[in-house]
Amino acid sequence: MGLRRDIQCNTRITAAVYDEARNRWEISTDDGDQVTATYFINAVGCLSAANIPDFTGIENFQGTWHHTGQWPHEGVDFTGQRVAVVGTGATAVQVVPEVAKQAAHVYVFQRTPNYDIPGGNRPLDQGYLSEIKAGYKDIWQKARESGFGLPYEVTERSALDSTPEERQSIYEAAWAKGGFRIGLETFSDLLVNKESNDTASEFVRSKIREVVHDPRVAELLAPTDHPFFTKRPPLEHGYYEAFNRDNVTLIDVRGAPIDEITPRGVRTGGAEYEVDSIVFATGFDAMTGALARIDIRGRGGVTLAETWAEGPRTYLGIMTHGFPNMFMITGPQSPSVLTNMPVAIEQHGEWIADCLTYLRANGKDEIEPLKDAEEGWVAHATEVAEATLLPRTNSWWVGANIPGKPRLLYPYVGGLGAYRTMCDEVAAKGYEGFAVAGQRVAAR
Ligand code: NA7
Repeated sequence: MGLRRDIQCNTRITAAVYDEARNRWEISTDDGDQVTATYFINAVGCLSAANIPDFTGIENFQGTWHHTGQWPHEGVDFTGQRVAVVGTGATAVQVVPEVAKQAAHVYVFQRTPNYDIPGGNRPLDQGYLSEIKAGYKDIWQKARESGFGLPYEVTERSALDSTPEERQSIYEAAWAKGGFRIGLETFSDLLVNKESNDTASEFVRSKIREVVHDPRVAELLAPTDHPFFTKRPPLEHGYYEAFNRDNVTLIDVRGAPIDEITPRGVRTGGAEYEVDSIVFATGFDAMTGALARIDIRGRGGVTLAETWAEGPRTYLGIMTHGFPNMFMITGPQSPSVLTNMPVAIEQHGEWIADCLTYLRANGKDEIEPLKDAEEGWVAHATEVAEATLLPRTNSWWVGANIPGKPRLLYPYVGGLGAYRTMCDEVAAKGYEGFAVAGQRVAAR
């Protein structure tokens, strides 16, 4: 079959095999299609491979269950139901307040509390919108050059250089504005200095205690086991308030893990919670999970799974040695999930498009990172990660949520603006660190 432009929606790619002799990728789909392509660009998503823990008895549950990452398009009506929500990450934090409005009762099964911060979603008034629109170009440019893909005012100062009163007022101002400002716009050393971080962690805990009426529940919801922002802080809209409702109960499963899913509900700590529905807000096999679910084979038939058995190895998080012409949008070891994703995605899209244009203009059709360049990038990404507090916390950022997954910081924490400059320099130097060859297309 020749090149096709009309692969269907809902088609899953099952395999991608590099044909070395022809410098072609053979892509197979689950409905039996086969496509041949010179370039194979993966845009499979950092958070698209759902993680449904291997709970005993799940197949016997007589109610209905959903994973938040595979939500039915037609929606789910929980009116009058008893609902279990397993997990307290960013997704559960969105689910709980909404389901609580419909359900008879919601049981929230929490293993690890998070530092949830105000999302600040709200209808925007006309004046504010006009202001944003007028400055749109500058705002976007600022986001592109920033560390996290967000147009924040970052001040270079340590939390320890301010008095407690000054710190409080800085944190309050950022909290009132909402979003990630509390972590990114207040002090520049929160992610690298534990003592500084302690001040932000305590500030968020105090906010939780202010909102949640029952002191026992407030203490369970207030994290003490990891520093603020070393796990992705969920953005909340009414999550903590939901625990003041009579129909929401927090179940701590840290000490007593979920034993099993029974036909009628969830069993933990010697008790069975009978429910009609279960929502698994249990996250994703992030960054590498979606790629791992495709049988990708590069030079010599070697699989990506084998190549990355001890963790992903990439050059710039865009390509990997042994897999010529295979690109990754927001791949591991690129800024990706530590940024405002659209900004990172756009940067990769532009870089890859420029690269393909360069190859065509120069009569080339093959590009692959050199082993040395890849090793240099992995070492650099590791060194930058180790300088922060992030690797010490169990989170999906380090693969700790998936049993057996190699532990390392999967995204690159060196900052998007600096990373963009590095990628541009590589391109400007004729794709330094890559082997560029061709044109074998003409020989076929
Ligand atoms: P997350 O943030 O990975 O959250 C998953 C939650 O599920 C988290 O609270 C986990 O607890 C919990 N979990 C996972 N497995 C279990 C088991 N076996 N028992 C109890 N609890 C469990 O996923 P989300 O979908 O909420 O968010 C993903 C990202 O999407 C988010 O960070 C944003 O970037 C957008 P744990 O913390 O591991 O103890």
